[in-house]
Amino acid sequence: MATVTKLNLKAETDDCRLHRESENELEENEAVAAATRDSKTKKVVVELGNGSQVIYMPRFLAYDQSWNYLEYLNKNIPWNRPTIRVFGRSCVQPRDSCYVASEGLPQLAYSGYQPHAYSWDEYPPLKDILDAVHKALPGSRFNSLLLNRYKGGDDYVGWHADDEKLYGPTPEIASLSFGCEREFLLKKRPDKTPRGKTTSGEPPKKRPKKNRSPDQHSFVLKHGSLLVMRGYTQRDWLHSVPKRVKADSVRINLTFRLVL
Ligand SMILES: O=C(O)CCC(=O)C(=O)O
Ligand SMILES: [Mn+2]
Repeated sequence: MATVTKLNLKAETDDCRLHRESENELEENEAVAAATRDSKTKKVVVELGNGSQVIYMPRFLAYDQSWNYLEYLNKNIPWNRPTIRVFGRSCVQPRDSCYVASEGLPQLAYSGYQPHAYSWDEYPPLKDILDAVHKALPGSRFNSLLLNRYKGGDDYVGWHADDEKLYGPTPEIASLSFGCEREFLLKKRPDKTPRGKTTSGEPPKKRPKKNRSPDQHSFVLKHGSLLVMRGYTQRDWLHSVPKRVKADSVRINLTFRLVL
């Protein structure tokens, strides 16, 4: 059975663990993710295991400034809702998007679609946001940005990984959210090793449930928040922002990436 965690934002300890919401569930299924939280900034670092990591900073940008960015982006970005191919079928992408990238990079293609690359110079506030992200993530040097606009709860992004070759094997992806809070889900990709087999050929050792880390995580992405996926997250995990009937206003999400 899949094990699921939800971030318990009420826990105030510096070194805490991620919990499921009900104690019953906890008893049934004792997997917990290793996570650390900074009580001042509320930054949470979640170790997904096997070299994958997620960092969540709920208050990355100031609240009012974030509304200004939302308004600017909503009005000024040339949003587009392209036709894409999913499982061999053409469909209209269930959200608006736009792509911004530095000059001379290899062309991005996803789901059979090659977005036009706009220049950073056309949207100065994006450069300010990029500077803030670079400051928060020492060593990062993002050179491209995929913007998404979810007009309401019917807009979504399905299960996928940002594992295009041009990002390399361990891409760092920084995801900023503005406006309507939406749920961001992560689930582990199925293990490729057949059941009962190990890569060494030895019989599998039974691991007790409580030592197994969870294979789903959920974050409610707040206005002005930053979520970072690192390490092997794109190889070993899928993520999505599902439809939500109650999400009745616009959300804009920016994912900064490094094209190698
Ligand atoms: O909107 C989000 O939070 C995620 C967007 C995303 O996964 C993507 O653009 O690849
Ligand atoms: Mn993605």
